Amino acid sequence: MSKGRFITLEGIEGVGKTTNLAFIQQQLLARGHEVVRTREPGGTPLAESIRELLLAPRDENVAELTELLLMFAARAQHIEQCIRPALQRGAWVLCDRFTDATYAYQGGGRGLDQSRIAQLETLVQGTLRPDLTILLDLPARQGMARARARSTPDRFEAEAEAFFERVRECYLQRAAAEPERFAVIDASPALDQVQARIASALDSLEANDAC
Ligand code: Z5A
Repeated sequence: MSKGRFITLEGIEGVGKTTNLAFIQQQLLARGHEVVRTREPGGTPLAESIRELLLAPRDENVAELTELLLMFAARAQHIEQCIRPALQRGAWVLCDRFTDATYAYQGGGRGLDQSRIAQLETLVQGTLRPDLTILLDLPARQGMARARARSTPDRFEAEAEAFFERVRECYLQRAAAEPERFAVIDASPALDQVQARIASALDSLEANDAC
């Protein structure tokens, strides 16, 4: 049985994650892999219910720690019910956001202590980490403009530009610290150019597998 692989897609809002997921799925299928496409927060019925709680705009202030714990509660369910079983049977899991988003949004954006996030990461994931993380990078203003042209803002999307700049900065720092896991791709060019770069990141992952 071939080895399952875990690929995550990250970036601030509007960078084109959703747009590019279908392309990546197609690329992986064309290379003969079973693909499980999923997202966070979400990916199982219970985790999707937690997602609704997290994204809904509300009058009550959501405490930062509550938000963090809900992200990891959804993740624990997602890992046990979906991600681990898929990887164990040799599927390639393609996930729209994962724990790098928690470091970037709850850590970089909200200012929560990264060491608290690391504790929960170990508790919930054990040693599970993505094999490849594709970070689509765009200045906050450009990402926000793309997202707002498309739909009404949810609770996160209603944040200010400075929030998304902190999120972006945190993503870039994480990518610089783990260059072997991250492929940072400029998301500002036309879609076909972005996708050519994504395809070459997938080639590199497969080439490493073959070694
Ligand atoms: N969150 C968190 O705080 N902590 C966590 O641990 C996790 C998540 C896991 C929901 O995520 C929220 O959860 C998220 C962070 C938080 N909130 N925010 N912000 P989500 O991934 O579901 O939602 P999102 O980030 O808001 O995704 P999005 O707005 O749907 O963005 P996207 O998927 O990256 O963009 P898109 O829909 O593919 O593209 C946006 C538009 O740009 C669209 O009209 C495209 O046609 C267009 N586009 C895309 N690429 C191009 C190029 N290359 N050129 C021109 N136009 C383009």
